[in-house]
Amino acid sequence: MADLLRLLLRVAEKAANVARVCRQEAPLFQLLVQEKTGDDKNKKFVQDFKTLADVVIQEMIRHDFPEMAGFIHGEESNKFENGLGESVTVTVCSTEEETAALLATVLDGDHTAASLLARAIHQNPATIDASTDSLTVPLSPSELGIWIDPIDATSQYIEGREEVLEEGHLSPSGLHCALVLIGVYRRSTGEPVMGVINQPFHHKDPSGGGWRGKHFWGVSCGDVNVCSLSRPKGGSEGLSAVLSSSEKQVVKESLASLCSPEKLMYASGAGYKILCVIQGLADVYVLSEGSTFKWDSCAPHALLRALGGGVVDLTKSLQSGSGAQDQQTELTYHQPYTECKGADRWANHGGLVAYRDLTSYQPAATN
Ligand code: 2IP
Ligand code: CA
Ligand code: CA
Repeated sequence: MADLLRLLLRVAEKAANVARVCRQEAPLFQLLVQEKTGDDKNKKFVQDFKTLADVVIQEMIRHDFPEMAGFIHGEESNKFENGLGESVTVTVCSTEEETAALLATVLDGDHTAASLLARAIHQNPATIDASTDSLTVPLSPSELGIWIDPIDATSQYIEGREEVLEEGHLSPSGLHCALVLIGVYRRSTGEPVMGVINQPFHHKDPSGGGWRGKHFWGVSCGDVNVCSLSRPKGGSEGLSAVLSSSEKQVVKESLASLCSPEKLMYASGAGYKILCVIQGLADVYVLSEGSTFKWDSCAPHALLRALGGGVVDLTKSLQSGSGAQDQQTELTYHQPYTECKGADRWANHGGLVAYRDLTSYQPAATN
């Protein structure tokens, strides 16, 4: 299982490289930002780029862990169609040149773009986290499934505003909100057991070498609860919450009555908001609508569990009203809503509350 974690850290770093290369290399950047103009060709490039990052991750996991084939799900559908309406199945080939040739057919013969992407895919990533070496987890790949969001907060990724992050401070929007999310769940119960989050645009290299990323991971399985981040120290008075700026007015108002004004914050990206809770920048993330999906929450949920927190279904927990930690309301990842179609089968329909600590999720329980 430590092998699986190391692989996930590596493939997340590859996806992050693909994300960075699309912004750093002029021929790709042109294709990416022109998306804003609504040009169909460029809209298609953004779709292709996301699909590609997803395919790369899926393929590499499948290659190393064949027992997981059939249980590796991504946000994107793996079907590419090029400008001529031809359907192309993209695989990661054994050489960079072959991959480039295949990608060129997807990218309507744009060899420059294809070569740049192929290089990012075949380059060996830097991330090897030595702290995972001694980890043993009593799970085998045949018991597990995977959810991938190759890039969360796409709108922030495309807009590309650069922010200088301040330690211990929540920055509401910008490139740093874009995250690669890979979560692992147990097939039998749907509980999240492992998660990797890669933040491709964490800071700029001071010597001008471009963007540098940061990664986070967590494992939560039985007695094993390990996270690359330590449990943030509590201590600050009063509840703090992070919401989507598009949250319903009535929810904003009811939280405003629980949090002092400076502790009610807004941020982009479902993954980034849960990461804020993981990092202790907010106590809770509340979302009243079913606008997130299994691939958004699985990875960060595993990290929260490793720290003693969790993510519950908001509607269910309001219905149950139970004071104690109730496993029935925690989000699970193995069962689709069969009455829905397409992506909606995997939506977190009841909304959610991500919390690090039960006392903040249920302030009443502290009395
Ligand atoms: C989106 C993205 C959005 C988020 C939405 C996710 O994923 O994280 O930012 O909305 O819920 O599904 P908000 O920022 O209002 O929380 P993607 O970018 O992968 O489509
Ligand atoms: Ca996405
Ligand atoms: Ca997403």
